[in-house]
Amino acid sequence: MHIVVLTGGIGGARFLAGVRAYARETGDEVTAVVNVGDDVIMHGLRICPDLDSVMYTLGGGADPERGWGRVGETWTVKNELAAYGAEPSWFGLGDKDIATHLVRTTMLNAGYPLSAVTEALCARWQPGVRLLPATDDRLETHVVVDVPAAGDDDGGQRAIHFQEWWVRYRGDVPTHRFVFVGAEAAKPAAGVLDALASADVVLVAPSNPVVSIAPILAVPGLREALTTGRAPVIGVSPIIGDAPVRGMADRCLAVLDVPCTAAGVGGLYGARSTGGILDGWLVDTTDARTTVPDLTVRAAPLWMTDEAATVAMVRAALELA
Ligand code: FO1
Repeated sequence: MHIVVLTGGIGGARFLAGVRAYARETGDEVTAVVNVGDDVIMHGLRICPDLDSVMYTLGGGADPERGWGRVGETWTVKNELAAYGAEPSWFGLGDKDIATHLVRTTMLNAGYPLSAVTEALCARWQPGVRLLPATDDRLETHVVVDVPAAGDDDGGQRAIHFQEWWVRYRGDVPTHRFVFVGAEAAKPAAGVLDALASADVVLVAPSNPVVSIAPILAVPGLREALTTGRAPVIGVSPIIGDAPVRGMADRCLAVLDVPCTAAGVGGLYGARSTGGILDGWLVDTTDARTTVPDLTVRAAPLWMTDEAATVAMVRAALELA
């Protein structure tokens, strides 16, 4: 069986660890289609936070406490940059992590597409699943906010990169909308449409629906491949009770006026039969009463406390499929 997972962020990375453990038992093949909307160029280096979260987590090199970057990290370069007054000072790159960005940026500058660069980086980390960026093209999530630009005192709206919105302002600024810059012209990365065509099931990881999954679906052709494909599409709720398992989904959903509940996110994805993407929606047992129009909803424990609990989640999602 071929399992394709749409994913982004640390929640998606941990879910994938469960998918990989499940697939090791069954001999199934796993492909992860990963969000690139968080990608950013800082200090001349191309940083891919979601691809790296998955690669480091599955490769055993992630910092479990911080949730991003490398375990046992040191910060000499960050401190040196600060000594030069080099901006952005609000974004920290660890020394070990920088090696990844240097290799990636060098390969991209030499003309390799991001999908090929990711494959090359994974030769070291051996994540045990195939990692594909959603697109090889530039697609960046920007956020329209009320933060005045330097020297601009009219308090007008401006668009800032998602990383500035989240890391610098912690999402705590008047926010109007998210924009996926470059999405209209983006094409699915090499391998993505083939993966979806050969999928026996597609899982939507418990990732942020607004800034992790929506940018993947914004790539023209990708959503269509999903909704017209033969594989059932099962979503796993990133919300338990009325709070995200981790991260900033509550702030993002509020911008869209979508309730931060399993029903709210299930409704946002929508049923495939009525123009949405899902055939089934897996929610936590505390949300067992959730209903979403035209969608089959099942409940299972969704706290990814350890790998065994995550494997049980994956099994429940596949049973629903
Ligand atoms: N998150 C932070 O809160 N502060 C940082 O300085 C920061 C740096 C950083 C560098 C590389 C990387 O891959 C991720 C990094 N993150 C940092 C995490 C990142 O901002 C977000 O959590 C994700 O983009 C959301 O999935």
